Amino acid sequence: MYQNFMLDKELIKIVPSERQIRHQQMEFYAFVHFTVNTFTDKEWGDGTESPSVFTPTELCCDQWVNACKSAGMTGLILTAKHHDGFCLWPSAYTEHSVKNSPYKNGKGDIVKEAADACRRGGIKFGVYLSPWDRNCPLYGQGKAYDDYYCNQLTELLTNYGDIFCVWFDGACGEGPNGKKQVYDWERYYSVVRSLQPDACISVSGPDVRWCGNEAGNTRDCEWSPVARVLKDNRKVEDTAPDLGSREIMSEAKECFWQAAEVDTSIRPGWFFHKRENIRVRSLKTLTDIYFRSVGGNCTLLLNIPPDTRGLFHEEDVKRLNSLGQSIKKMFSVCLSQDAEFSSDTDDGIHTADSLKEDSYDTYFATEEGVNTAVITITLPEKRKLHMAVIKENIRNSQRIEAFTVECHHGKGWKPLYSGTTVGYKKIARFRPTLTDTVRITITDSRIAPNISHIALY
Ligand code: FUL
Repeated sequence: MYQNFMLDKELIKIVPSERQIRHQQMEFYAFVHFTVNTFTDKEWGDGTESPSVFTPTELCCDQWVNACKSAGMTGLILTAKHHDGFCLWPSAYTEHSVKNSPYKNGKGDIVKEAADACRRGGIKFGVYLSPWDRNCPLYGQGKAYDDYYCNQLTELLTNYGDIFCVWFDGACGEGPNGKKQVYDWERYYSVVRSLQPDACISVSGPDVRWCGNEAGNTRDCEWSPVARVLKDNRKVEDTAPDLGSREIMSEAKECFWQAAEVDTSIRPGWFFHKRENIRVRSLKTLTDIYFRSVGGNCTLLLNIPPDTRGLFHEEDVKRLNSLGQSIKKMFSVCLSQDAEFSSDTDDGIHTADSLKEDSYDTYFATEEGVNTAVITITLPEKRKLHMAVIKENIRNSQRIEAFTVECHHGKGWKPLYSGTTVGYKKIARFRPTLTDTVRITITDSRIAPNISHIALY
């Protein structure tokens, strides 16, 4: 029996900011990698590319946005500058940008086109600005480059409306004169906080953590309260197998709320390569990634690279469409809307019937000291079910350590699913089962479980 109540009490004090909650509620959004690499057929430019190679012929950001929306995405993050240093906007601080390219005779601004298209389409806009810059002669010179980088950040965060996310890539290689830069992260963060206080600073930043791989893999236990530095001063890397269990948290010196973001591409590369038109990931693979990430307490950042026309390729558009259709279909009818929710225990205020509504204002809770609960969902008739969606009230931290889903079958209970962490959202998928009673048992929790929503599909 687990005994460390003091630790659990401490752990549930780690809660998300409103900014982090808003970000996680976005669930699924797009990455768009576009630069000179699109035209040189590379993944990393070396900074010597001439802006004259940048020649999109049919660029249409509305096409990107419509395709993203068809997949159910809620935002788009554009690579305003990748490692090659080429800027998709006419930055006043460099000549290495669209302003010296043939695109719109140097009068184009793709950050503006993308930001405007997102606003027109009703999705949020974010920026990726690579700190690693293989073109800028100031790179590797300390403050001089930080000034340059902060000036560019300021342009992006001032001239393009609301930004939901600034995605900082930690990559740090050599610049044009062979030197590496020591990034002044704290200074970069303060620029973001002062100009776009609602924006999340992702990955190399405090608000959202990298899930640790670019393949779309996830952990079975994904915790948002995570240990970043241990008592012996060892850092806990983003790639560590465990960042949040009680064991690792008991060793933690520094811990924060940081939900994981799964970043992966719809194709093998981050940039467009014609040869990969036949390697667009299958609907099955993408659906699986969606369920493991969005349905596994992570957000999903899926990259779609525009081609040399400046459009998403037809294959990618088709795939985004079918992904969106298939997700929509699976969640179109909630089968527990008219069900009765009851529990073996509650705290007298937060009762099981509040589980129907998907809101943090009403939630189910047990009394302090009661770390298990049995929630029974009784349907008016037998229905074929294959998913249970469970959401914790993350305003009160992430608490659930283990749960099971069962259905009533003849005289007994038949196991459908057994899981560990829940967090923002857990989608428990099981084989289609005809039943009129489902039982969700929280078998272990850090202090009283606080559940905001349960739905059956
Ligand atoms: C990495 C970069 O090196 C890749 O090119 C890509 O931008 C990926 C999202 O991050 O660090």
